[in-house]
Amino acid sequence: MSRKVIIATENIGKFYEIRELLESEFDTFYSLRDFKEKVEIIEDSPFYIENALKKARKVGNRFGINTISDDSGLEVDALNGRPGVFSSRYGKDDNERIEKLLNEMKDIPWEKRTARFVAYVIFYMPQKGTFYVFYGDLKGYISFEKRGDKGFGFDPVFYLPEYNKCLGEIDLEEKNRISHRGKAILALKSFLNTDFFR
Ligand code: ITT
Repeated sequence: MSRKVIIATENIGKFYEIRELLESEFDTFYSLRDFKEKVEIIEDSPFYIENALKKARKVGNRFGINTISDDSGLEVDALNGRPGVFSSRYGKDDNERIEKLLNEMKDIPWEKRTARFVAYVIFYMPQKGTFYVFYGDLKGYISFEKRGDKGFGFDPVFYLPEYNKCLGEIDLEEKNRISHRGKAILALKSFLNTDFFR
């Protein structure tokens, strides 16, 4: 198997997390930021899997290298699952998205602030034209204020009672052990080590 892989993302936080988990599986990791040529990907589906597949297929077919993509989101129960698949478009940057969320949630009491992160990861092999899907989730609460500056996205307001911390206060390695993305990528890692794949 080629030891190169593209992680089809512009999100550098995602890239670091995925690379850390798969260091033993590949020698060279590319993100979309490593290519001068921009591949236009319009994530217009209301389904994570469709968006993830779109990213992986477009990028894998264009560069001819095995490709991993991740489509993920934050689902807040008090907001009927919003922002969900539209999480990255909930505001113009992480700060604006967090402020908007805290504002929408300002009158919601602790016990009703439950939420989950979900991640759908695709491993696409352009030579074979086949793909595999992996899923992970992480349950927690939306905090009343930001805590920590680690991670990315909504990490500073995603509270984990078992740690008494927000994800923004948790190191990348620890986040990877428990997170939605970590679970999906570990499932991919097991798959890469099966006889079926080799
Ligand atoms: P790519 O499409 O280029 O991969 P993106 O950030 O636009 O990057 P998504 O479309 O999958 O990725 O949007 C996921 C959004 O969900 C992300 O921008 C965050 O706002 C949120 N999110 C997902 N996983 C997260 C995590 O581990 N920590 C914090 N926020 C997360």
